[in-house]
Amino acid sequence: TPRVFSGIQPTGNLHLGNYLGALKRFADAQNKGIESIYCMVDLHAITVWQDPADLARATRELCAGFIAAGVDPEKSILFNQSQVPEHTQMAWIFNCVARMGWMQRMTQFKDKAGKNAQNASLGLFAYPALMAADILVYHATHVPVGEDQKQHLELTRDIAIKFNHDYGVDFFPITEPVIEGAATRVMSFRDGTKKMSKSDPSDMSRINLTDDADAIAKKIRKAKTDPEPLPDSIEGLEDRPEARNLVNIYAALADLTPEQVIAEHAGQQFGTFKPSLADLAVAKLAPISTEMSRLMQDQGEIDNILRRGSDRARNIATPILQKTYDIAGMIRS
Ligand code: AQP
Repeated sequence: TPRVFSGIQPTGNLHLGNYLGALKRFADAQNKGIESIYCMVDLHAITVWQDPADLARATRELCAGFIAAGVDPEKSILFNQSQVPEHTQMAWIFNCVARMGWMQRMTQFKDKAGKNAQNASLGLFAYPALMAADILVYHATHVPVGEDQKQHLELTRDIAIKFNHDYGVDFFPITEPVIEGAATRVMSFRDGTKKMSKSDPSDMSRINLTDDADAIAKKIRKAKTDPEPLPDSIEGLEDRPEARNLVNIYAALADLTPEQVIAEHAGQQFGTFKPSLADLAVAKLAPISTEMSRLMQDQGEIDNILRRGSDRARNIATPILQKTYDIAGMIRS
């Protein structure tokens, strides 16, 4: 039976890319009746320095974001990673399965470590093995993510395959990445060749899920574009990354295909298309921001949700970790 797992780092500035590439699709999976487990990956967050008070706040805000985006903590399991120690226990096993050469190929490490890789944390390097543990400690079969996580999911498959092969078992499933829809890679509003990102210093580069209607409309109005009108077919967007980005965002927000959006808006100038997009974005996103701030007023309730979710997660993870230990010859007496 299919089981979905995915996670988001509580590093603040939850944005439209996180919503369209992840949160919205998590709610869709849940609403299709697929068993779904969603995690605030606080252990991943500290691979780069996090101020403790900011981390706690971002974790609660992310939990509010999940719920506001339609993830129901009664239907799905919603929890924070550090409350389920089976993730790190499994990660150690996977550290011993994964090869140095595999990890060295991870482009996200190279991007995040920058020029001074010697000064990056060991955790940042090992992070994809913890991510494999996050997924496989639940025997998850499907992982909805944005395009940027593709390489890490391939590593997860490699780890499962090597574990099964080394120990001569058919234990871990070979997980399917689910990277689909019009907005698997939402781009920055300042530069159509860079992905929209939490850590971009320019607030105008992204729509935050906490932005109000005015901020959303203003950011779309000011988004970088070229001077041409929208083309009359999708091929006409090929060398126009900014235009393509806005069409993709429109499509994902409206649950349409980019082809349908182009059919409706062919020949329009951005002076016309941007206000339509802004209206749509405000209609879809402003209620999320309002609901997030409402939920954030009851911190105790958010903490209760995380604790209950962690208990439910542990009920699934514990037997899978124990079986893994048995396979590896670890005595449990
Ligand atoms: N621009 C994006 N378009 C589509 N999906 C995206 N995701 C992130 N950015 C985009 C998806 O959101 C989920 C959460 O990823 P994460 O918690 O690992 O966050 P992140 O990748 O750290 O987010 P950022 O904004 O990309 O942060 P920085 O600035 O640190 O690089 C994942 O499913 C991801 O694919």
